[in-house]
Amino acid sequence: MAESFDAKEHQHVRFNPLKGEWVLVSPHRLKRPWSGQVEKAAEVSIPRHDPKNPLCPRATRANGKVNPDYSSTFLFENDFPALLQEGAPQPGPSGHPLFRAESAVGTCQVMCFHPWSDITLPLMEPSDIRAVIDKWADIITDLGAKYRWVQIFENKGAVMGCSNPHPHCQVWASNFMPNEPQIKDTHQRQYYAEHKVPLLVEYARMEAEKKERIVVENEHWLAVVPYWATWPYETMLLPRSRHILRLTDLTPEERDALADIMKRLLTKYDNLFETSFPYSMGWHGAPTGESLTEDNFHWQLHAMYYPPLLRSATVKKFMVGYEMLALPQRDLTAEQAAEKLHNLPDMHYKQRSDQS
Ligand code: H2U
Repeated sequence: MAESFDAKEHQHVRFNPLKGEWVLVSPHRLKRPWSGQVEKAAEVSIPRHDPKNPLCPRATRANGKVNPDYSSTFLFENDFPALLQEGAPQPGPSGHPLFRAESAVGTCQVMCFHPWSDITLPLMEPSDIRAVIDKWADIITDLGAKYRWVQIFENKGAVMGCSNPHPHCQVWASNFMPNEPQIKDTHQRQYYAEHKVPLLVEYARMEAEKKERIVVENEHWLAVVPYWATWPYETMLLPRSRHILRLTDLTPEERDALADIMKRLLTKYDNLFETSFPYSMGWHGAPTGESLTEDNFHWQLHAMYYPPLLRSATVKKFMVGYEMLALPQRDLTAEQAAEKLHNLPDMHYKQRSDQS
């Protein structure tokens, strides 16, 4: 008799309905011998306050401005913005469809999470994480009044190209829809037209029911390794059941619950390889600006975490070769990654060693 399909054993491709893309899953490759690196990364000691670090309270930034003596979050205009609000000449018509350019107007900001450089989100108090969430929502209100897309993102760790260890994120707001949210807008719109329920509202309901890919959960939120994840330990944070368009729509209870689930998820991440886990994360919600008055019912707020690490604090996955030229591939299934993260301790490894 032919062997029956087992997702943990047999190669297959999985569909990402948010982006209309496929990922190749090859779990049989996990059986191959591994003789590469497994060592832990050396812990880098970061001073709590460095007067020469331009993100610290009271420090002088590249443009000569002095930061206030902030005690919670601190938002400032990026001194090296990729998008300027005004002053740049328009490209004008190109005269040929193969050489198209459009105007790009926007603004870039940097937001420090905390006055200390030697702290990260999972080690912060829930009330401090709540302050970060409130500030994110304020940013969406302020910049969203003017810009069609406000991208909040955190690049964490030198391996992700983060230039400064001080806990911070960035905000790039633009008058245009960037590629990723544009693709998700299209697919969520199509799904809603066909199924009469927002794609991610339905997805969260199914994940809460199946319980196969949940890393952490609480009354209001779910953190799952998405069925279609490409990065080994990629996760998606999404409202458990309520239909929520933007960060600005979160109730105080939902914000507290978000602080709780972020702390728990990021603690598990750090505990996986006992290192300050690098990642790029960001929020996607319904578009803003002119889109605030348009119908965005097909959208559901969510955050993505894309961590590059594969086997240890020093061995990362490279999206190269077949992945650049054909499609992403993973060995560990989303279910195996979720189980591994789920089973890790809830106490941060740095706090465990403090106690012993
Ligand atoms: P990243 O490490 O994620 O790149 O974030 C640091 C940001 O801080 C970076 O975008 C900005 C950089 O442009 N920055 C300032 O705006 N002023 C400074 O004096 C230093 C860094």
